[in-house]
Amino acid sequence: MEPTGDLALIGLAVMGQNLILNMNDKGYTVVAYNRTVSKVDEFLNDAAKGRKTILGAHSIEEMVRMLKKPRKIMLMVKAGKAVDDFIELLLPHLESGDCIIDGGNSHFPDTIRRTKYLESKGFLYIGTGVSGGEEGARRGPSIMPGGSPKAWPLVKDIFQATSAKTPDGAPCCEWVGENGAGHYVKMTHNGIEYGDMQLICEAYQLMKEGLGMTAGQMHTVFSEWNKGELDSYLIEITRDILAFKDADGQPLVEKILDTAGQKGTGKWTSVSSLDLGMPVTLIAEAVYARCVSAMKEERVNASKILKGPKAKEFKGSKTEFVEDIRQALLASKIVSYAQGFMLMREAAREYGWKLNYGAIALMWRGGCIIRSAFLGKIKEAFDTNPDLSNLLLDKYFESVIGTCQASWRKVVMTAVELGVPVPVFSTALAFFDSYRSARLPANLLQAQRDYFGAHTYERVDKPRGQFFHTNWTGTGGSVSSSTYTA
Ligand code: NBP
Repeated sequence: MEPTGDLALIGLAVMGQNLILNMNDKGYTVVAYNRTVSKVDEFLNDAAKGRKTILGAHSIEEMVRMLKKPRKIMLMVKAGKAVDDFIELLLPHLESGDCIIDGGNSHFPDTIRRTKYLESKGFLYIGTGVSGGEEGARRGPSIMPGGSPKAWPLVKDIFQATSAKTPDGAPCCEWVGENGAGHYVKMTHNGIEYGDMQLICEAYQLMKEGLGMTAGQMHTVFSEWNKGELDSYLIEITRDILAFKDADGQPLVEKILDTAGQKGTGKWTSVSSLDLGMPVTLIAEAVYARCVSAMKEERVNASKILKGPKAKEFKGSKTEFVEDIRQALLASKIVSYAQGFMLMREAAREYGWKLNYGAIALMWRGGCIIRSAFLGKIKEAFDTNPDLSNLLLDKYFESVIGTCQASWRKVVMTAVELGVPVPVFSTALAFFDSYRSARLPANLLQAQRDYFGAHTYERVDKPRGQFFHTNWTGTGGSVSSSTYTA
């Protein structure tokens, strides 16, 4: 019998099952397989019941036999060793030109390595970000594929049919670039998600602690915010969370322990930003904010000892200050995305990818956790100028920040006065002020480095690339250090 499978999907947990159902809805015949094989029949008899074009395989051999050539096999398994193990199990059954796709949250260096490995054996490989959680996988995720360019035509139709669509119908899936580019963009997406979530949390904390607002009142504020420039999935779910009541009628959110978990993609983004020398301060600060939150017992103890401002009461118009917070959130968010795109630009340079920044904004426009109206503006900015060096320099974003700036400063100052921590609002503002400074105090820093380590410095009155060393104390020698690393 001729094989009918368009694609096999291995990994029948929440993401895998929902992606299979979604692909099947779009008319594709999907072969389902899982390490624990009993889950195949459980799936066929439960969520996939009655669907004749979802086929179950009970071994890798059977799965491969069910697939049309060139075969496309997608892994939706736990990132890490499980992916390498499955690749090794699959290879003996595949032919040159067949394609393995990893749709999990793999770290991009692993994807670079795996692409090289599989291409060296004549196979094709794709590492793709899939964002949107369970609901996204079922109804349409944002899909960010990278890897072997020859693999893209094999999966383009099925991926674009399965993906979310923007409000004007464009698929939230486009080819990102070679080897690890797709997973890099997904990692950056997750990092930005950390920043967006922390910004919303700081807005909530300011309204709650600073203005004494109730969950119900904040629900109304987030409902309003979601109708304007901040219209986004994360604002929308925050609105709904604030309205959600526990069994006793009290807001559930206030009963949740204030210690945040993390799975590591925010950390990966921050580590990569340090490796590449890119100041992605919002994401790093958001990761640290989660770390501080995890120090619950220490914080509870410290709260009894360390005192803050005496009068922790806001004076002024609360309505106006809520609008100031909205503007501070918007301005900080612009800085965060500017930093995220700076990071991807530098990564593209480092790893030799040709990234299409407008297409990335488009992919994030729907389906994923950071989806928002705002990303439409980012796409417009890169469509207008594909070589835009920094989003902050785009006319639209420059003017929004101009409008929001006074409120942004007021929010940070007020938070400082009230003793309410706003690490991400304030790091965003500090970055903005640094980025717009023609001169920073690094002249003094270079002097210090030259003083203690003979690290040399460049001069404002000499051409770049000429290095000088001064014998600052009169006792050191004139020999300089061989390394000049800023
Ligand atoms: P999980 O990340 O919980 O992984 C479950 C799957 O991995 C099962 O099929 C399991 O097989 C398989 N697996 C494990 Br665990 N260890 C294995 C091993 N050593 N060898 C082979 N298979 C192994 O599932 P998920 O939450 O659906 O996520 C799948 C991927 O998608 C992950 O990389 C995740 O990071 C990513 N992702 C998840 C979300 C989300 O919202 N959950 C969103 C976006 C991306 P078994 O049944 O035999 O144990």
